[in-house]
Amino acid sequence: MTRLIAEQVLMIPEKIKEFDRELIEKTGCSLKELASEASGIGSAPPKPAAHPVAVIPVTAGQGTIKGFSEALHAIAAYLGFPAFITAAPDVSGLVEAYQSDATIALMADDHLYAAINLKTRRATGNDEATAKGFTTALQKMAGGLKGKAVLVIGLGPLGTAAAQALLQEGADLILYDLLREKEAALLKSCATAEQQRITTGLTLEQALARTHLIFDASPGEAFIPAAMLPTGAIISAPGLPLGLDPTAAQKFTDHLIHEPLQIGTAVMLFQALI
Ligand code: 2YJ
Repeated sequence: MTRLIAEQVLMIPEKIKEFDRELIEKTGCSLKELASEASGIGSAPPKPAAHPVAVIPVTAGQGTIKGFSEALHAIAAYLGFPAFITAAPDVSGLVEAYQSDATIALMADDHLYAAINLKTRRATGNDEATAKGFTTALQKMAGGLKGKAVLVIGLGPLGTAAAQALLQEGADLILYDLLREKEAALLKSCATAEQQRITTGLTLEQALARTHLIFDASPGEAFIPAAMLPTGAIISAPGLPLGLDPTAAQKFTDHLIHEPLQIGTAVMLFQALI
C-alpha cells in the first residue's frame, strides 16, 4: 500500500457510520460482519469488548500522518473494541500498551501496518487482511466467485495477496500489471492446479473485455475510463489512489468499494483475535 496521506484518513471518524451504511447497501454486510467472515474467525463470534486495542503512533521514517491514529481508533471503537491512542509514540507507546493490559497493538511505519496480539503473539499484516476483506466484499457484491473470472490489476504485495485470496474463493484469475514480468512471476509461484485457472499476457482492454469482476490493487490513478469498463462491472478497489477515472467511479459507484483503511483494519483486528 502506498503511504497514506492526511486527506485520505481525516474524515474516517466522522464518516464511519455512513461508510458502514453504504457497505451494507453494496454488499449486504456490515463492516463487522464482513471482517468477521473475511478473517476466518469462523462461527465463534468475536468479542471485541473484551479486547482493548492500543493504537500506537509511530514517528519513524516520514513520521506520523495527521489523523491516522484517530482513524484507527475510530474503526476499532466502531467495531466495539475498547480503544485508545497511547500518549507517547514508538517504543514508549508499546510499553504503555503492555502496561495498560491492551490485547492488541495497532501500529504502522512506512513499510508495514500491523496488528499484534500482545497476549497470544499473533501478528497480522495489512496487505493480507485488506486482500481478504476486499475479496469477501467482491464475493458478496458478485453473489459468489466460484468458477468466475476476476481481473486483478496491480501485482504488488496487495495484489499478490488478493490473487491468493481469490484463488482460495474458487475464482479464476486474469492477472495484469504494467510490469508484465510480474504476471509471469506470480503465475510461476502458484501450484500447477492453480496455474490452470490463471490467464496472463492480455492487454488491459482485452482483460476487461473478458470479465466484469475487477480487483484493483494498483497504485495507478485514473487510468481506467468508463468506456473501458464492461456493462455490469463490479469493482473491489483497495489500491490507492483509485484506478478508475472520476466518470467511471461515478458511473459504477453502486458496485464499487474503494476506501483506504476501514476494511483492512477491521479484518486485521479480528484476525489478531484468532
Ligand atoms: O503512525 C503514523 O501516523 C504513521 N507512522 C503511519 C504510517 C502509515 N503507513 C503507511 O501508510 C504505509 N503505506 C504502510 C504500509 C502498509 C503496507 N500495506
